[in-house]
Amino acid sequence: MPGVPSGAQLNLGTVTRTLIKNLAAAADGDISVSGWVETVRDQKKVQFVVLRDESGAVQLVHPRQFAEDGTPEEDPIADTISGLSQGTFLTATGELKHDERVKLGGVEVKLDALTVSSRSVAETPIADDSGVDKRMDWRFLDLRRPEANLIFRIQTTLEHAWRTYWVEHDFIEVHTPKLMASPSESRAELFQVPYFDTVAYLAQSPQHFKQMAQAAGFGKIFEIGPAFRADPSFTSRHATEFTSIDSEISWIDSHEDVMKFHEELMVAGFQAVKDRHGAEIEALFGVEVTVPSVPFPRIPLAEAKEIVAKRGYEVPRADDDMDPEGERQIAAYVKETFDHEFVFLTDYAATIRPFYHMRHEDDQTLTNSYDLIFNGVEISTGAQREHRVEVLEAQATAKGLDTEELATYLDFFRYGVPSHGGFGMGLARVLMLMLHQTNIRETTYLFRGPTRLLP
Ligand code: AMO
Repeated sequence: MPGVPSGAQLNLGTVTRTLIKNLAAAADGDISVSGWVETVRDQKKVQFVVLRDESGAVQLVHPRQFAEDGTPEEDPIADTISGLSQGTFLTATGELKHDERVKLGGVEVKLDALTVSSRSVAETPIADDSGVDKRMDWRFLDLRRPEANLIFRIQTTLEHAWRTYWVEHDFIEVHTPKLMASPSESRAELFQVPYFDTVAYLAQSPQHFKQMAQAAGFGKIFEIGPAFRADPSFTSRHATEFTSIDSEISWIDSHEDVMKFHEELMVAGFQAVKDRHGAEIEALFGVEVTVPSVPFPRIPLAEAKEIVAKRGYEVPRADDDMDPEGERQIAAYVKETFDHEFVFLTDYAATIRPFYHMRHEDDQTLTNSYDLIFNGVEISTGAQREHRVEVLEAQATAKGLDTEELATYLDFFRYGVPSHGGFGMGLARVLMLMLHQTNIRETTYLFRGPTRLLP
């Protein structure tokens, strides 16, 4: 990340704490590390503690003290170690020693003192092989796994890279309200909340307000924020609350311009993740991050269905949409044919797209829209928007929507607005597919689903 030195020391508290990942590069001598106990090996002559912090793990050693006749001497450090439970947070000071024979990082700390910050209950409620739901119940413990920690460091890098891209290209960041008077996408999957003497809806996306920014003359905007969907299904890729990456740009000719910008943004994000975490991702997940080449393949939906049918899979949906197996099949085709992990499926039928998508000039049945598929799963929807208010109103009415309820949104288009388009993208889905995880729960800090409001 530009301007942020990796592992820069932040001196807080009275003891100068060294991050464990920096021990290998530190000189032998006095050192202090803080973290939680991962394992204790309480042997007769010597005790070992593996201590982990947010950056790595290190072995602490303590040779027990004996008198010349072999009887154990008073040894408060040994007593403390013998009573340590896994998960206890502590600060250890001692002497750092480089030793190639130490498997864990080639260093160890010979203890001078241990200060327990807070002890853990001895029985840990989850184990490495606990199921995902059980782990989600104890998410704060589950997040101590190095893989989980890495996921959220990758997320930080990804968002930072995207923000950098946006800022360098003159985008304005907006924070749109999540309490709304009208549904932002449709009446399906809509959360209602009591709101004084009326009802409010939780934003399903920032759609209305990112388009408002176009009428406000902001030109190019982005938002990273929560979106809510009252989706009762239990799939590996749906949540009732998720972080949505949204962007909207003025003065486009078609959805092609949105896709061009979208793929550049993806490249910037993936490049940053590969540069900063590529080696760790390979070590912990066995995944090599590929920075995608541009342009990403683009396939009109109708053609994609033909390709998938030729591969022997008939998409069963009557509504002209692609189903998850169809997405997997087209992704497999794209990987085999273009060696690419991404594909834009374009030109979706108007019947299955929202009223605000612009239709093809020469074919009203199709929209200037796309879905972005990554490793076989949809991560984003984008489109050119209909900005001509009469057409927009007609399209809303044709979809059976109440234009009274949409009055405020429609007003955005009555006082002049440039052509525009944009996309919404699920952050956790991008991470899930980048890291070959099988469930969005793994890449969401705290998952929310139909039966999960805790922790
Ligand atoms: P759409 O409804 O396709 O489009 O959502 C955009 C992207 O958001 C993510 N997503 C979800 N992630 C987790 N759980 C869910 N329940 C969920 N629902 C959606 C997906 C999806 O591709 N306003 C339009 C976008 C636009 O045109 O700008 C919209 O919301 O990754």
